[in-house]
Amino acid sequence: MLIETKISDCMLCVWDCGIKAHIENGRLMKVEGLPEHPVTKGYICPRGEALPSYVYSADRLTTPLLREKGRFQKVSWDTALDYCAEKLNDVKKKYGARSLAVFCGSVGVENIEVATFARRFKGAYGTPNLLSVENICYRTRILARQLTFGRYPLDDPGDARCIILWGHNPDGSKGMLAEQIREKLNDNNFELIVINPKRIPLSEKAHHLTIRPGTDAALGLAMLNVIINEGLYDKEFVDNYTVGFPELVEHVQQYTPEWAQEITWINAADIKGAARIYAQAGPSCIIQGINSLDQHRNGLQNSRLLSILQAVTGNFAVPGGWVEGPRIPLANLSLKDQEAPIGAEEYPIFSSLWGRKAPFGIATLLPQAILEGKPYPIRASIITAANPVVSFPAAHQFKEALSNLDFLAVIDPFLTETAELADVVLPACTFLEKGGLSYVYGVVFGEPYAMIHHKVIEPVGDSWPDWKIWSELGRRMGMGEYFPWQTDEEVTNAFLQDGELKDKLNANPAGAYYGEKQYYIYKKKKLGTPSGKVELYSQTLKDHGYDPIPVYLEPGQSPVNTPELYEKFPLILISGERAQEYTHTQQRQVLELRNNNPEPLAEIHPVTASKYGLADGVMAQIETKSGKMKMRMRTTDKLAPGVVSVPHGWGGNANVNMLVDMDVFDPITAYPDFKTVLCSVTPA
Ligand SMILES: Nc1nc2c(c(=O)[nH]1)N[C@H]1C(S)=C(S)[C@@H](COP(=O)(O)OP(=O)(O)OC[C@H]3O[C@@H](n4cnc5c(=O)[nH]c(N)nc54)[C@H](O)[C@@H]3O)O[C@H]1N2
Ligand SMILES: Nc1nc2c(c(=O)[nH]1)N[C@H]1C(S)=C(S)[C@@H](COP(=O)(O)OP(=O)(O)OC[C@H]3O[C@@H](n4cnc5c(=O)[nH]c(N)nc54)[C@H](O)[C@@H]3O)O[C@H]1N2
Ligand code: SF4
Ligand SMILES: [Mo]
Repeated sequence: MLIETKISDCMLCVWDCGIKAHIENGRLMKVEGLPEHPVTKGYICPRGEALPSYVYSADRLTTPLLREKGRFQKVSWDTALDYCAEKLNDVKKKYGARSLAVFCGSVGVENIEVATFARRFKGAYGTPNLLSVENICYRTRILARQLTFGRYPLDDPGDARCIILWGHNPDGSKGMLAEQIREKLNDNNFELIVINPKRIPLSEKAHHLTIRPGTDAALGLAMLNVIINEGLYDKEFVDNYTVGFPELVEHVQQYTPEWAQEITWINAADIKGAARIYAQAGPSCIIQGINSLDQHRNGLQNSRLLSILQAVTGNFAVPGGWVEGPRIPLANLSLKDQEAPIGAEEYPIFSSLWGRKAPFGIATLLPQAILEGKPYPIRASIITAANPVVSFPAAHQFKEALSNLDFLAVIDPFLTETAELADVVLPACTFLEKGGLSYVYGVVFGEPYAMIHHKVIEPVGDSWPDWKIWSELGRRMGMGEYFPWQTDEEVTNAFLQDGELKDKLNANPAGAYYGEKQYYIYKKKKLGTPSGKVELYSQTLKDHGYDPIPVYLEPGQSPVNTPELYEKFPLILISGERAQEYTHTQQRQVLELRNNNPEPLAEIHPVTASKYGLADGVMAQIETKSGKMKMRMRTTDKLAPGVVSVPHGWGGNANVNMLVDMDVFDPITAYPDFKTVLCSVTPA
């Protein structure tokens, strides 16, 4: 028997943990964390441990599928790709290249090959329309930080003496961080503040503020009011390295803790207490949930407030605050666009900030482009590494739109709900079945990390790596010059045109970590903002007609904003708290994970439950203005009364995105107001 251990990394989610894969006769048997990994240091979550069951799942697609007379037939790669090429050429002839949308999901964030080849193909084909999860995830906070600091500084909590977990539960979404915080909690000189409508596991050792969902800006403004009026800000930093402080001082006067108490459900005394701890215990690091604050009609401004808090307290570019790392010099394999993608005109800052162009359009505009031909018709799509029918808001609209295309191809290892709508499904192999490059820009702890990603097993069935699928399709469409590579290694080398980087990665099997952080950068050079300083007041936002300093806006649906809706739907629905077992819509087929988390459960406070005739374990109907569904309830006194928390990623009748629409959105980024939807619950 041939027994081997291979070093690689897990690409099931953005944290990209190092792994040791144990293989017997070519079959993956067991996966462990990799202690030598410079960032994850042996950490592994249940999904990583369950990788053997994931890759060998009976549900894996093993051949291409082609829809014939309404039903999928197994076909050869030649047949499937010839069909795709013919259809894509037809669409181009009939409607022009821009009528194709290439759509890439969150896997594209952690898997550079998946994203790069999707992007390269769209460039070669000539469409500007690359759509991605960026329009519901991450981009808002990146933009908010760029607008404030000129670049994108990341959380650097290692030396922090105060951490605020703001709308974030790392035990579900960022296991390594949860471990790191638990270690820090052993130190008497460390303070943890949790801002969340739910008491998370880490709340037990924290100052916990139970907030009304969607009101974080009111809290942030009131904290600024306290910090400024009590003189707790960093005067030296503010005076020398920021612009707009006098305007900010004036602006926050109206936002007193007493004002915020009414809005946020948090006592004014607790707001003051949290502001004082945060400003005085420093260095302090706000660790921001990605979804809770950004997916809001005022999401960019919510994120801006956190940047302003970090700035006035002097927690920018210091150890324990927010800091930027260096860039890793990877080759850019994308091709130039001839025109802007959909949404660029309506969302100019999202699409291009100070000439830095975003490579993607506004994904939530896709249904409108397909169904209404606005701003022009999109008639074909290739969706890779995404399951928008389950993961995007207004799921029914996405489903209807994708069903109305002239041509839809889906590239995925599994037959997802989105793939079920396709004309052709192309089986991608998983990351364990291909070699490549792993690259993480500091989503973990503030610095970039890269590693040669080692192939662990041969592709399952007749599945192919993403690069090969796009390349073979490209060659069939006369675009072969853009896809010269034939092997995983050639593709990896294409990214590694910088010889020094290549040598460094080859010399470090567990990867290279670019730990040199750019501390006190503001003392050394002008920042990348137009003023060269930290912009508390943003002239750029003002010039575009937005608030230069954030204001508070009620959530799109709320007792105050839409009282008539509130009468019918008196509870607040939040969705998408992460669970260790699943990445979004994935892994439901992996038995050991499913056994631990067998069905979606909607959480509710026991008092709220009994008010509406419900009890722990019963089925309830959850209804919003957009739709209704049935789900089992779990009562927990950890969640604020009046709130219902529903997990995302479950398909079919448990798809929470059937309850969420796209009517209300952030005017700067088009992010939907995903989190604070009014709902009712009744016994099913
Ligand atoms: N296991 C697992 N990990 C993942 C993922 C996954 O699918 N599975 N997805 C990854 C991705 S793509 C992302 S974007 C991140 C998401 O990461 P986050 O968005 O940080 O998600 P969570 O850590 O679950 O934290 C969300 C918390 O916000 C709280 N919350 C809800 N509404 C509000 C509100 O209005 N205000 C405040 N203050 N809190 C609120 C919820 O109760 C919940 O505890 O996770 C990543 N990690
Ligand atoms: N209600 C609600 N909805 C949400 C959220 C929420 O908090 N609440 N969160 C949102 C967020 S932050 C995000 S990022 C999105 C995520 O939305 P998506 O990216 O659409 O979700 P995933 O389930 O991760 O879809 C990834 C797909 O890629 C496939 N895949 C895996 N590996 C490969 C590969 O190597 N190649 C290819 N081609 N495919 C592969 C998987 O099988 C899966 O079908 O969900 C969003 N949806
Ligand atoms: S799924 Fe788990 S093991 Fe894999 S990268 Fe994410 S946190 Fe790490
Ligand atoms: Mo995300």
